[in-house]
Amino acid sequence: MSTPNTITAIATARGQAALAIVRTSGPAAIDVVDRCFRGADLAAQDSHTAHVGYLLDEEGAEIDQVVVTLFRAPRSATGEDVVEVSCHGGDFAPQLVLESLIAHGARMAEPGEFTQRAFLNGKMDLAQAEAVADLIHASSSMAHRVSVQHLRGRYSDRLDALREELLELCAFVELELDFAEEDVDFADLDRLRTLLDNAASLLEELLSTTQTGEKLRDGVRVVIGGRPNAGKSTLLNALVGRDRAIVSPTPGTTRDEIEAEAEIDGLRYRFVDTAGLRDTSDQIEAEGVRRAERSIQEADVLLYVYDLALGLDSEEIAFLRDVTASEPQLAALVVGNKEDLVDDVPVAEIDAIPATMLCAERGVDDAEEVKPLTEWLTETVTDRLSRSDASAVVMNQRHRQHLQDALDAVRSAQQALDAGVSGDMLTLDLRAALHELGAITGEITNEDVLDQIFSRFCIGK
Ligand SMILES: Nc1nc2c(ncn2[C@@H]2O[C@H](COP(=O)(O)OP(=O)(O)OP(=O)(O)O)[C@@H](O)[C@H]2O)c(=O)[nH]1
Ligand SMILES: [Mg+2]
Repeated sequence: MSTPNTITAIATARGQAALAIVRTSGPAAIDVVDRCFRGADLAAQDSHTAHVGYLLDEEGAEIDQVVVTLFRAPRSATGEDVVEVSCHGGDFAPQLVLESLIAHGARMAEPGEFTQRAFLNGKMDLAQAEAVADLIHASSSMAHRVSVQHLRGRYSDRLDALREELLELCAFVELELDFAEEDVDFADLDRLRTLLDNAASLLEELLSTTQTGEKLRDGVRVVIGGRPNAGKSTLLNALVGRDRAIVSPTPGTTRDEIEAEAEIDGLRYRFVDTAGLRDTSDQIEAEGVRRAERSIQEADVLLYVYDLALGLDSEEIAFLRDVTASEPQLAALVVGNKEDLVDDVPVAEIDAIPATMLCAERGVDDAEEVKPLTEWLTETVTDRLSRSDASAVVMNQRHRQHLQDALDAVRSAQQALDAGVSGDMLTLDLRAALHELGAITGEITNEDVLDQIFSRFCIGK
């Protein structure tokens, strides 16, 4: 009775819930469910119909009252016959339904196997299938938005446009240009150059979004720096809304970097609290200071905290000027802290670096206190992120590599053209670029790659 090609899995999250869905897909899906369902005769039912009844275990005892929904091939998520059993949620019913379906001939699905079948049956391309995984793993609403866009195929559309461009180029080189005739027409060469330039800039555009993609996936790195005792650890705790770092009146409290994640306005952040910057004879602290300086250089955002009562000293001002000049990716904000201790002291203005003041201590209990700061963060970060069109942000490491290889191939074609090589050589480069693009959407791919991609999925997807 076993039908190895018919797979089943619980599609919903474990735990307490009103409902859960157990999904079965494959040539025998309807048969398998029919064998353990008391209600309508499923084999005789139309596609896209729902039926109330009882799901039975191997002994024929009732497990749960369920609703069974039929989707006949090819009009289903996987392109095969699919049956969804909606039962009650919780720890038992879905598990027992699953066990019964397996006892009646289905096999437990591998991770991502439903999506893999959808891909193999042409229901979605590979980039879209990967977007399903990204969506499940999305850790912020912005990352979620990008994955949804990819799922709808906007990104694949961009890739298709690029492929067309390259195909046109290939056709032009192979069919219209007569390289054999030694002197190719000037106008033709010009057109070739323009087409190549277009392809290169489309690829560059997509690649330029990979950094954005990484930020969306992994979080924007915000380093909190400043002199010892300025209130950096207090600010970290205020920003992440919990008591993450030790705060004490002793300067030099923080030594190791302390990281904490938080989502603010739909963006994911990795806040890093650092050792206070000062010259010190304490070796451990000195190492902390070195690490702090390095972290600041590598950050996306620097929140430079100082004590308003003490002001910024000349060394700090020089440091801020240096680091903002030498790290163009770094967005810096000067944060005058301990506002409660001063009257009417303006926040330091250094060149064009924006500044704000607050009382971090109050911020620990009252999110309103850090609001101007978080608003600045959201504005600054979304401004940078939105420079790239969200529908085509490349979040995926695998895609990035293929895009880079495609760009290298196009560049090599540009050089070949300048060096006056033959049309055959040009075609080789162009074909290589096309191959890379095909690997992203799955037109050209191998089983290992597929296995690797789908193993990232959870079972039931
Ligand atoms: N009055 C006042 N005190 C604050 C404020 N923020 C922090 N403090 C105090 O300043 C002292 C130092 O705070 P921390 O957050 O540990 O300072 P830090 O910059 O992390 O110091 P190091 O880890 O030593 O570099 C603590 O006693 C805090 O309670 C504030 O807004 N107002
Ligand atoms: Mg500290």
